[in-house]
Amino acid sequence: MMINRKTLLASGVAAAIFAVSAASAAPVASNVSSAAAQPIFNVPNGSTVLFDQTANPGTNGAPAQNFSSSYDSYDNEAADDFVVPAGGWTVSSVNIISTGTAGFTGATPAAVTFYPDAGGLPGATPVCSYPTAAATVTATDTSIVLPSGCALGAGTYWVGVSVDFNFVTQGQIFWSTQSSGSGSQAVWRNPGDAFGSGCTNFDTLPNCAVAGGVESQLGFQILGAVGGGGGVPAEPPRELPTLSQWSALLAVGGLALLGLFGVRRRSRI
Ligand SMILES: [Ca+2]
Ligand SMILES: [Ca+2]
Repeated sequence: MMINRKTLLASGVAAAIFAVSAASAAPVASNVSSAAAQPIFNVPNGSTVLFDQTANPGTNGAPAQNFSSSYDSYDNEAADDFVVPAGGWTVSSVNIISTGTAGFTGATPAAVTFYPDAGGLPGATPVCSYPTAAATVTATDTSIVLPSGCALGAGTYWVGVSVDFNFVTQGQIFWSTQSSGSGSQAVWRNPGDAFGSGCTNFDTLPNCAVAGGVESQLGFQILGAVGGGGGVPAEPPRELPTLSQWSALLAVGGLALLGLFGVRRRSRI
């Protein structure tokens, strides 16, 4: 199994080198053409960086691409996990570190999906799904603005990304790795299995032999606002009794004492 993965990796690297000189080459599963630095990300007005896993740039990238129709069997999605604290978040955009093979920059749609965690993998039913969010691709990163906020309560989630790229005219796009990161290893899937990884369902980057098969975290930021995620509601403040309620309590207490006194007196008779 390891030999197969190493063979896949070696052929992927060779194909990546070939792809630079021949745009018509088959899509590849790894991209070592440029090591990704930490970019200056887009932070839309009014939003806060809620989660940041970009401080440890890696040396490779995983495909995260919705190919044009004649290459649909290569359609793939990469995802990594993050933790939302008590109180929740309302996510409004996602930034990923990315590299492209053909120098495309500009606007393109991207699918962004938020999954609940299911035992260290994305759960089957998304919490929020945006099949055609507006993405802006630069030489170093891709910023994706969600068409509406995604409210997430406290817990562990996965964000999956697949950017629309026409392979013939725009080449490939790769979500850059990080040398270290938090939570579970990032995952990847290619339902049509044209990459030959066997990862028709989500599995870790190393298991799928994508992104070089070595680093296992991806570079990304989650942006939005704190709160609004349906987190654990705060306990309502305990109200002090009003003056009239105090009077009533004292009266009831006094009657109870008198009653007790009366019972004790009668019991002595
Ligand atoms: Ca497609
Ligand atoms: Ca992770």
